[in-house]
Amino acid sequence: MSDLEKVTKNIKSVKVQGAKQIAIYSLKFLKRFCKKHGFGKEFEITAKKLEKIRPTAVVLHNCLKILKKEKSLKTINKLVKNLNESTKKIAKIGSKLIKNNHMIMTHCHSGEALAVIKQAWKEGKKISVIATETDPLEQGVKTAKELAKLKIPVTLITDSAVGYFMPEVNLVMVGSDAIRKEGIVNKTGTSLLALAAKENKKPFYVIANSLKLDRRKKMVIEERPAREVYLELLHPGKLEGVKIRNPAFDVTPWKFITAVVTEKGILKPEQILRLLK
Ligand code: RUB
Repeated sequence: MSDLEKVTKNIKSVKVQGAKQIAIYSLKFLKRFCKKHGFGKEFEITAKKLEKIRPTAVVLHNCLKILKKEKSLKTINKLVKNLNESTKKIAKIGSKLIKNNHMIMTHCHSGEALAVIKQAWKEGKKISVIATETDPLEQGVKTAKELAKLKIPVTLITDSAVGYFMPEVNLVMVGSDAIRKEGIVNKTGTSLLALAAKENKKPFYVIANSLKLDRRKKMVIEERPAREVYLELLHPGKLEGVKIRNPAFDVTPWKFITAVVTEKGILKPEQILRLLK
């Protein structure tokens, strides 16, 4: 298997996941690639291929736009460094929103949302986390494992139990694949968390670096294979006459969002919408 095939497989299968990690992993591959082949046509084709694997996430797209103007290894290094440093800043800024004894609900596996939660724990706040399983690929299990490893109290729940637990939580923190004028694009189910948070008057925070601002005209929501939804193991026999849909992301409208925590500060929806113009 070639390096590109391996990278493609790892991104497609969601082994490498989360908008920021996808971008960093792709950039590191592109660094190896351009060392051998330079920044010519072949580089452009390969970069495009990588971008198309998870087309909803905008970070890689934004990084490639910068790389197009500044074609150098130094720029690739700078982009990776900036992404990692932004997370550190975001963690410190966002942890101010978390108080002692807070219970935080999160969805899927967002490196940036987790950085905030981990920072609050590091600062000595007694917190606990409710992590949704996140159907169908269960990235929420990854979140729960990561927190448990640090001894942060974490409870894993099914996605359908969000309404049951929402009254108990103090705030919701999720990541984002793309920050758009229509709202926040994140893992399917995020909009339902937001709806439940609004109904229960709980703050709903999005944790995302500014390279997630998405000015692309068209919103592309990745549709993943049906086989991820339907597990034959539980339902033996062929499933006939049933259409299966598996969108990977949904859009949470701005009216449900309290604020977006970025490396530049905690921004209100109006401020983000201004930046997107
Ligand atoms: C991951 C997901 C994450 C965002 C942000 O979906 O929706 O919340 O990508 O992640 P998938 P991060 O598992 O399908 O990639 O904060 O790590 O950039």
